[in-house]
Order: sequence, then structure tokens, then C-alpha cells
Amino acid sequence: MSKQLVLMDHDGGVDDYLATMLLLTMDHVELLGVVVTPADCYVQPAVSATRKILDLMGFSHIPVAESTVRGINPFPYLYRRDSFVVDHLPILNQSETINTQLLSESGQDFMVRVLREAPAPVTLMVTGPLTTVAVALDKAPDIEAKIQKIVWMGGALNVPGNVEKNWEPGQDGSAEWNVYWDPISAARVWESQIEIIMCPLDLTNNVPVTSELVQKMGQQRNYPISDLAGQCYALVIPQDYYFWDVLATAYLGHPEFYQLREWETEIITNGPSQGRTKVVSGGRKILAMDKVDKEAFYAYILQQWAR
Ligand SMILES: [Ca+2]
Repeated sequence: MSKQLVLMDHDGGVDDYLATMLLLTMDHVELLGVVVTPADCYVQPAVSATRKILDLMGFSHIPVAESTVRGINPFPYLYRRDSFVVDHLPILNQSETINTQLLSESGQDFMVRVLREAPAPVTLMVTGPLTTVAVALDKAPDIEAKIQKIVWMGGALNVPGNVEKNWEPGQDGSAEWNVYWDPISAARVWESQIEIIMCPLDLTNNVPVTSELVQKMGQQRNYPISDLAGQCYALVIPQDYYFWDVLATAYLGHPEFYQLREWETEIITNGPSQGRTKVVSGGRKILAMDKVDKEAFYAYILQQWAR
């Protein structure tokens, strides 16, 4: 059986490292590379932590590329600084050297090249803003045919967003951060014909990171990956934390855990609702993860990280 070709594009939040760690455990996936989009992070530590995770998990042959795109509405620095913490976790610093290669080409150029060179269409696993994808599509429209689908953590369809009004004055609270960072790029991807399967806040709101689950990771911390995952979650447990990127990524491992639902949508690119993924009749068709078998998902990640 040939493997499913996947290119990961994450944006350096705590959740993104965990999603990458989950993806690397999937035997049916061939990961072609990891692009780091400089959104929910400071990009230097985010790239460094990503490479160290690939080293730790025995995948140092997979290249990492730093995207140099820019967003419109920066993530709060309090979120972004977690990238420094993860990069300094002891388990990621047992060696003085990093073996995983950081490419000299930009993440967007790398994306174009990987897609062009791939022997078959590739799934893009995106757990940050869609800016790198949009820039790659603008640079090389021919790559659209090489994208099998985009699985994306982003958007809020029929629930409030997570861009809070008191943090972002003038906004109405309807936007989800990955869209809000750069709504214009999300709208650019919406203009394409690519199949989009999104994991919106509508679903992630129902799948919290619980204290019990983090403690279970601790109970299996003789496995380095469970140890690392537990440390990452311990860092964010005081916040209301959900399985965002990890829940989206687990779809590649077990799509049968999920029910999808089609919606017609548009991306609002300006004004107080900028960054909103609005359900509108006649809009761009997307598939959203609508329901998930939560217990099966929790059991799956515990099992995958037991290594
Ligand atoms: Ca992310």
C-alpha cells in the first residue's frame, strides 16, 4: 500500500508541536516536510523546537523550512512566547547539536517545490493561518492540482470566535485566530477549487484538554513522547485549553472517528468581523468536522504517544 503524502504547515504554538508529534506516529503517512509559518510563535525558537522534535522522534531526515510570510493582525505575545519555553524543555536539549536540516529556501518556496516534485497529490495539514498556502498558490498556481486536500484547524461557523473583544478593540468577537491573523489569505484559499476539511471551534469547544488526561500522560512518562506531551500540556493547563491542532491532525489517522458536514461559507476580510468564517447560502462549499468520538480520540492520542 502506498503511503499518504502529507506536508505539514504549522505556526509554532504549543498545540502545533503536539500535532506534529501525532502526525509523526502515523505509519500510513509519509511526511514530506514541515513548514513553520511565523504566526502563533516567535519563529526562531519555533523552528528550533520543531527540528528538535523531529530529532527526538527519529525523523531527522525530514526537512524543515521557515516561511517568511507576514500576517495582518499579530497573535498576542503571551501566546507566542510559549515557543521559547518549548524550545528550552530539557527533553529537547539532551544533545548540543540538531540533526534535522533547516532549509535555506523559504517555507513558501519549499511548499511549491515539494508539491511540484511529488509523485502524487499531497494532503496539506495546516494548523496555523493559511498565508503560506495562499502565497505559494499565487507564486505557482499550477500547484493547486497537486494538492489533494487541505485539512485545516481554523474558523468558527456557528459559535463565537476566539479573538476576544477586549484584546482586539473594534472587533466583534466572531473571528477565529488562524483566520484573523490574515483573513485575505484565507479568502485567497477559499477562491481555489481545493477540497477543504476544516476543524472549527464549533467542534474543538467540545474537546477540552482535561487534567485527568494530562495526568495519564504522566503515568506513561517512561515513554519520551508522552513525557514531552505532558510537559507541553502542563504549560498551558491553567488556560482554557482545547484539542485544536491535535484534533484536526488526528483526522488523518482516523477519519472514521469524525462526522463531516458541508457548509457554504465566506471569509470576511475587513471591518469588525474581519476573520469571520461566515455561513452564507451560495458561499464556498467546505467540509467541517461536525462530531467526533471523543473517547476514541483521547484513547488514540494516549496510545500514539506511548513511544
Ligand atoms: Ca496553530
